Amino acid sequence: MKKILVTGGAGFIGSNFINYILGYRDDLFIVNLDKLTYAGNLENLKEIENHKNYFFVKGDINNNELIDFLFKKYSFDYVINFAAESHVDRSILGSEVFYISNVVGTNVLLEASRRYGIEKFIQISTDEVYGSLGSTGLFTERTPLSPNSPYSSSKAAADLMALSSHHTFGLPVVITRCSNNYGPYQFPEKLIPLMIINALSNKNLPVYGDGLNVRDWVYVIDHNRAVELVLEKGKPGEVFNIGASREMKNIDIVKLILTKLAKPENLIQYVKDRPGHDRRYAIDSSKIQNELGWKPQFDFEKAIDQTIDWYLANREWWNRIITGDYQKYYKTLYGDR
Ligand code: NAD
Ligand code: TDX
Repeated sequence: MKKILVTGGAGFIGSNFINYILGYRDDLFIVNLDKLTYAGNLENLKEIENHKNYFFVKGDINNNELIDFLFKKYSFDYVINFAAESHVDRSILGSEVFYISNVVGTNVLLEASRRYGIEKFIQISTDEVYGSLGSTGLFTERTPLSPNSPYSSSKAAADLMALSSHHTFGLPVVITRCSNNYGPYQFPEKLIPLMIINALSNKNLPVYGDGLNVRDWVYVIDHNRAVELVLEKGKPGEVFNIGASREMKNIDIVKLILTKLAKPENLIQYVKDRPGHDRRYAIDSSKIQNELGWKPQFDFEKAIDQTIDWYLANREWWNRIITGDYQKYYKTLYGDR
């Protein structure tokens, strides 16, 4: 039985990872360490909360004593670091917690992994570390880092700390850089769930700038299958891009959601652009496809339908979120719309 420390496992991608992997493997024991920030939600893990190979710890990756205690107690084989402040708009409103959780917190985990020794450390990074593309071209693993937002800068800094731990100390680190994810349990501050729940609530759909920014979408389970493969076969010191080659203009996604929900296009409201808004992301994932045999399995049209259906079927999940603090955040960003 291999033991994995999964951090940030109560968030969107981490909870999907744990549900996916414990859903079909019984050779792994998972300790999920999560601070339960606004984005962490134990409801995402209801299906597996009593699984014999699962244990939840509420705590901060910056808590050195707790991290030391957990490494001593469990002798982890692997660390998968999903924990992060993950939203660009929030990083523009205030960057400090991004630096503390994403950079300092990652370093705490790297140092503990070094002290105790592990087989592999996966740093879950993002395509945003490469900056922004023009209308052509793709990010490869050799594209220079050129992050533009406080969020992506903190992720790039964490990547460099992780790679330097490999280079200097031989820590077996692998970095994954994935494009935009969508799927169940995504917090409704991100484009797709925000637009779905606003449309369902007959609220305006705030589209930044001209709506022509492009993102490259991948279904969260495809991302997590790639993480699993990297855990098994990814060579330490390497970086793997993950993406499903599904570029979409934001406005086209928004219109697609409205069509599927039979809502009128006059709900769309063009609003002030995000400061420093990256124009286009697009991923070349040939390395992980050729070297590890990964391939996206989910077709965008079907998976976006499934995602919309999930939000329709889980109104209680998002209704609980959009009351309370979420209102304050929403008002700060979008005003009284
Ligand atoms: P999320 O915001 O939904 O979840 C983040 C989780 O981390 C939450 O459960 C939160 O409570 C936890 N967390 C935050 N700070 C913590 C700390 N200091 N200690 C312990 N736990 C902490 O984010 P997500 O969308 O699931 O993203 C997960 C990872 O994937 C992040 O590292 C993000 O940068 C990366 N990523 C996300 C996307 C995407 O499209 N969402 C794409 C590529 C990469
Ligand atoms: O209300 C909105 N209106 C709008 O036009 C929101 C929330 C977003 N947008 C635009 C901005 C982006 O061009 O939609 C696009 C997607 O925005 P987000 O969902 O905020 O994602 P993005 O900024 O692309 O970053 C995401 O992908 C990479 C994740 O949040 C990151 O964690 C990940 O690293």
